[in-house]
Amino acid sequence: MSIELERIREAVVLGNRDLTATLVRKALGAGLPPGAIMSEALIAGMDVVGQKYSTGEYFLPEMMVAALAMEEALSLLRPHLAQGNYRPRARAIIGTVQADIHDIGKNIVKMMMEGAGYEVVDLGVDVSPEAFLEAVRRQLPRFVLISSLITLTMENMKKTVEAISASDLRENVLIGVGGAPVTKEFADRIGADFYADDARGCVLNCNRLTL
Ligand code: B12
Repeated sequence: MSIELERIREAVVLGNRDLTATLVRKALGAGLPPGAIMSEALIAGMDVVGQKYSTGEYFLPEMMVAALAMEEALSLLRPHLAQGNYRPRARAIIGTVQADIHDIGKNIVKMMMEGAGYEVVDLGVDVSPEAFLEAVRRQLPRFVLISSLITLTMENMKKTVEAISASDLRENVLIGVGGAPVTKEFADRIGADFYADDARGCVLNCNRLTL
C-alpha cells in the first residue's frame, strides 16, 4: 500500500476528521484512483476500527469519531466516483434494515451503483419491511438492495424479503442483500436473488442480471 493510503487509513482509525479530509484531498490531487482510496484506505481503516472494538481496545465513542471521519472522506470522493453521463441502466432502491442504523456500507454501495450508471433511491436506515414494500410499489425499481450490519437485525432482512415475496410485486424485482454479517448461504436461505460481500460485487451482480 502506498504511504499516502496508509496515512489516510491511520487518520480514519484515529478518528481524525480534519486530517482524513486533508489527506484525501491531497491524494485526489495527486491523481490516486478514488477506488483505491475507498477500498485500501477508508474501508481498510474501518476494518481496523471494528477489530479494535471487538477486542475492547475501542468503545462506541471511538467508533463514532472514526465513522464521522469516514463520512467526511466519502463526501469528498462522491463526485469522483459518480460520473455525470447519466442515462440510468435501471432503478434500484436501497436501505438499511429495521432497527439498524449503520449506513456507511449502504452509502458506498449507493455511490458505486450510481457510478456504474444506476438510478438509486435511498430509503435511509431503520427501514421497516412495510416501508421497503411501499417503496417497491411507488418507485417500481428493478433492484431492491438491503443492508444489515448486525446479526440480530438480519432477521428483519428475512422479514423484508418475505413481505415483498408475499406481494404481487415480487416477480418485478431482484433482491440483493449484503453487510458484514450476511453470507451467501443466508441470502439463499431467505430467498434473496443475490448476495455480494462488497459494493463492487453488488454492481457486478446487477450488471449480470440486467444483461
Ligand atoms: C462504524 C460502526 C458503527 C457506527 C455507525 C455509523 C454509521 N453512520 O454507519 C456507530 C458508532 C453509530 C455504530 C453503532 C452500533 N454498532 Co457498530 N460498527 C461500526 C463498524 C466499526 C464499522 C461498520 C462499517 O461502516 N464498516 C465499513 C463498511 C464499508 O463495511 P460494510 O458496512 O460491511 O459494507 C460493505 C459490505 O458489507 C457491502 N454491503 C453493505 N451493505 C450492502 C448491501 C448490499 C445489497 C450488498 C450487495 C452489499 C452490501 O458493501 C459495503 C462496501 O464494500 C463495525 C465493525 C465492522 N468492521 O463491521 C461495527 C459493528 C457493525 N457495530 C456493532 C454494534 C454491536 C453496534 C451497536 C449495537 C453498538 C451499541 N452497543 O450501541 C450500535 C448499533 C445501533 C443500531 N441500532 O444500529 C457490531 C455488530 C455485531 C453483530 N454482528 O451483530 C460491529 C460488527 C462491531 C463489533 N465488532 O462488535 N457502529
